[in-house]
Amino acid sequence: AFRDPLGAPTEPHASQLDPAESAGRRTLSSTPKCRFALPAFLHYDARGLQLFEQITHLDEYYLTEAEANLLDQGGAARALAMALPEGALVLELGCGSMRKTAILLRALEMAGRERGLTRPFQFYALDLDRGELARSLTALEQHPPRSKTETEGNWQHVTFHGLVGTYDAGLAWLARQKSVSHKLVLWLGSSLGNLTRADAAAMLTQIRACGNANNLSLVLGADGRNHPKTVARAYNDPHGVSRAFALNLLDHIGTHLPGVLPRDAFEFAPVYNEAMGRHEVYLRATRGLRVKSPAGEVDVTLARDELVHVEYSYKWAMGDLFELVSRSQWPNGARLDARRVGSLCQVPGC
Ligand code: AVJ
Repeated sequence: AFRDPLGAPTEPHASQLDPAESAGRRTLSSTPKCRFALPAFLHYDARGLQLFEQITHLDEYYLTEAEANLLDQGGAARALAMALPEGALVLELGCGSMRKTAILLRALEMAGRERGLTRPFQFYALDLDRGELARSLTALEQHPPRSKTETEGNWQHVTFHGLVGTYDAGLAWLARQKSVSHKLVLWLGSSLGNLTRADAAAMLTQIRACGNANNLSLVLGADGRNHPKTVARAYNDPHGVSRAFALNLLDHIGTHLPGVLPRDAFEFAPVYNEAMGRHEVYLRATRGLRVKSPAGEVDVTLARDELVHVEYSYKWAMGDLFELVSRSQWPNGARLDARRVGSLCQVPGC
């Protein structure tokens, strides 16, 4: 991706976003015309992970708290922990700070004690920045759940491991793990939203291929198609953290390709596309500029006001999510517990 900083957008684009209107929070029914796109994972260097973590604490970004509540108050974490076979391998894709994952891991620890298990659950956290991953894992390990009689808790039923890499690398690794009782994949926080609907389906099939009908489970957190204003506010907060997160992508690229996409030549252009059910983030050129990679494979001229696409955050209607799961060859897809799946998809205002 670094050698090819500008790729073609994955979907056709139709009409131009009016630059004058971009500062306001608006929705549109057709997608702005855009010749170039950068992959969304480029947001997640150390600084990007920190900025995203800040976003998850904002009131405007309703997703994190909603999901934590579903896992915690909704009882999903405990139900899962009581059902999971001992010694199970748990892999979280794109773990971030693991604030919500901690709810499940604590439930696993408590269930291990309650059930008197002997083989610990093996937790593997996958993300893109080694330093941030190590920091987050260490912090988590230092906060085991405590029983009433203990002054200092202790993880007895969960072991911790970090994996640095992409989803593809993580899933290839998971497919190779043969001698585990069960594999549980966590894909939380609406991370699937960064993928197009077709790519999300392919990803579920890829996850499915890491195990068989009896030894693989998935917990998927998706955001619903909430009110356009609610979504727009979540992705363009008045504190400017969303903006900083988007523009940080240019700084990240700059550490590998200095000067190719200068930060001061772009501004943040977010928009909620209600018709497509996705939030879209563009970076708009504030002046005309030539984008040329060192080896010359990329050499293009951006016009002033031209847009570069950097992120989709797809929202999933419940029915579409069911269809997605059952079409991705999950053997139990059609027999999923509607209430439980439903509760994991629900968010305020849904
Ligand atoms: C981490 C991909 C789930 O799309 O909601 C937050 C990233 N981007 N604000 C999302 C994000 C802008 C987030 N995901």
